[in-house]
Amino acid sequence: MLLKEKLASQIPGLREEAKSIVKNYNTKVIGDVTIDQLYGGMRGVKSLICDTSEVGLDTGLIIRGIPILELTDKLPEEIFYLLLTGELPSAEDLKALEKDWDSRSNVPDYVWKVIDSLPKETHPMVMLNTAILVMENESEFRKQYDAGLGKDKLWEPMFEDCMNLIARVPSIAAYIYRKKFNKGPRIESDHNLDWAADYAHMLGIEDKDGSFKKLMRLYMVLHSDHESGNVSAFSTQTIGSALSDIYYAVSGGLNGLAGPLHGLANQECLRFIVQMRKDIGHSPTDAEVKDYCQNLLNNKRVIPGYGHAVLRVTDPRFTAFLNWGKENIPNDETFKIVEQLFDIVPKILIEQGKAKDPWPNVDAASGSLLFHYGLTEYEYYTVLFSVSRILGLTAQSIMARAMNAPLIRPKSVTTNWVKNQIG
Ligand code: CMX
Repeated sequence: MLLKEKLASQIPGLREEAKSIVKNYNTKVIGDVTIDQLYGGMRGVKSLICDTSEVGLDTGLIIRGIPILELTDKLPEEIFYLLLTGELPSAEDLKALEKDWDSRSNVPDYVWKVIDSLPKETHPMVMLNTAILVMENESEFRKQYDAGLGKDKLWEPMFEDCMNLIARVPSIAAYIYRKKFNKGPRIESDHNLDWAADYAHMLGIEDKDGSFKKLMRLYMVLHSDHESGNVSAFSTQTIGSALSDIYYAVSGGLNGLAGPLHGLANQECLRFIVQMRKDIGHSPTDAEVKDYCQNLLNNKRVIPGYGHAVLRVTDPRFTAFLNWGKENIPNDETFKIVEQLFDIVPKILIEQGKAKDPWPNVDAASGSLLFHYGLTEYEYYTVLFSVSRILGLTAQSIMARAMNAPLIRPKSVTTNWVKNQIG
């Protein structure tokens, strides 16, 4: 069934289910909040509903009940369908979705002009978020909201906006790469390619055997969603809950992804590996890697790519990239350092005893693979992450409107209030 039809058939049942849960169990207590959590960034406080995916602390990402490691051969299009409906599309539905995205992929001319007008030093994430934000005037959601469309129907223009945004973002992101790093003129879309392969094509990275396109498909699948409590997803949902349209919400969320403790970590991660290789002056030995990392910790720095706010095991997305590297580029010098770090860093972090999760997250491996294929400008990596994460951010936003999600507005308290509670 076509994606929109499928959603339309599911939404009434989902609304009914949520209504009945709230009606029958509205006062049931599902958790407490401790002082530790109040001062600790709300870690572990269960206060959001997100059905697109879940992240178990000992399992990692699970999309609609399927562990991410079982989805590594899928296309991002299939993942988007799965995120929204809980089912993988049939071959026919997949084709229809690909055709739909392709038909929406034309980027308005003014977007190129806006990107061109930004100073050369502008970070690629600022370019991307600016380009997304300026398309706000295209929002069907805003037009229909202003025209008085009822709350129950708002998911439909939200769906249209999200589909348009997803369809356009690879061309925009690819142009940012070519513009920022002087790679030559914009490359037009190849309408015969799938979404991720077309993005790879428009980046203009040499890819004789097609393996960079395969890597991009995997990259886009692995980064697509990570439940809704992380900075970018939570920000997107909070903005969207004010009935701001998807252009406002996604560009806001991606500003959070641009932070070094979140999406920017993949840039930091590769910078760290390249710098280590440079500082040491040759392919480092295990002892040299250990000393280098220890030195970082002694200087109160974090080791990029390690640790996670939720996970307490090796991130399965890291495992997927590691497997890719072992299979495709086992002798690559940078990839070898990634393997050495995997061997060494967890032991050091456990020994130090501070990080709750000493294991690698997705960012610990992704950069080395991109680097191998000649995508060496690591300032750009968070844009790749963003293009993929837009799948999850939009899927969550469509579901939020489908479920008539309310304004998000938790309560803050003052230090005096806390002192009174403590007694
Ligand atoms: N290296 C050194 N110290 C680390 C560490 C690391 N990789 N990860 C955590 N720690 C330290 C923290 O800095 C903190 O120290 P202080 O008590 O001195 O402040 C302590 O261990 C406890 O932190 P935590 O509860 O384990 O971790 P948080 O939930 O606060 O933060 C994260 C999680 C990812 C920000 C953190 O592990 C980190 O900074 N890692 C490196 C950056 C990174 O890889 N980020 C990518 C995350 C993936 C994503 O969300 O996109």
